[in-house]
Amino acid sequence: MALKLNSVVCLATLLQLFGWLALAAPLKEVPIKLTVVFDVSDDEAALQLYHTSALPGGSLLGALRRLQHANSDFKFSVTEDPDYGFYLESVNGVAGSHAEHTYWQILAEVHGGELTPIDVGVGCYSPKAYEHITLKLANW
Ligand code: B12
Repeated sequence: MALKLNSVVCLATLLQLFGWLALAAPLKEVPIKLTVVFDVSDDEAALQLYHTSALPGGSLLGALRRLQHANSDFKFSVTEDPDYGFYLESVNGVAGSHAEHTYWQILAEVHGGELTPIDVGVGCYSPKAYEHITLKLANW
């Protein structure tokens, strides 16, 4: 009887340990695809494709930082707005310009492959697994 009780206690302890290990395990990164589009002029367009990853529930900003850290061909900068958070100022050395009315538009692919501007900034947007994000130098 005492042996049986001991086994039950051992099993419970093991289950608790596995529970703790599962909680302590790092969140698995999810892959995302990133396209950078420079519409430099009407007849000259450039396109760059990257792969990066985001944490589940993590921000697009985090995914861009991870990419910048891993890939010397990608760099970006942000400025901070007191109300709306992070504004994507430049990508690969090209900055949006107030004078020229250009900015880096952030688009996500919705069903059917259509590109739609996201409705928050890079710091607030959480990419989904395998999502395709496009950063496009656009006019306003
Ligand atoms: C005009 C405007 C723009 C213009 C700003 C340039 C210009 N024309 O002067 C442009 C087209 C560049 C723009 C871009 C974006 N915008 Co905008 N924009 C607005 C709008 C309609 C008015 C802002 C304004 O002029 N306020 C008056 C001035 C006097 O105040 P201000 O503080 O100086 O305004 C500055 C900031 O608002 C800043 N700004 C504008 N948009 C955004 C977005 C973010 C994330 C940040 C940090 C700052 C920022 O630019 C303004 C001029 O310098 C607001 C909605 C609203 N009605 O307020 C949305 C708004 C601020 N934008 C929004 C968004 C989502 C974006 C984009 C992320 C869209 C996209 N998917 O690309 C991009 C930013 C991308 C990036 N590079 O980070 C959201 C922000 C929501 C949020 N919680 O983050 C808003 C609230 C619209 C919405 N969805 O309801 N935007």
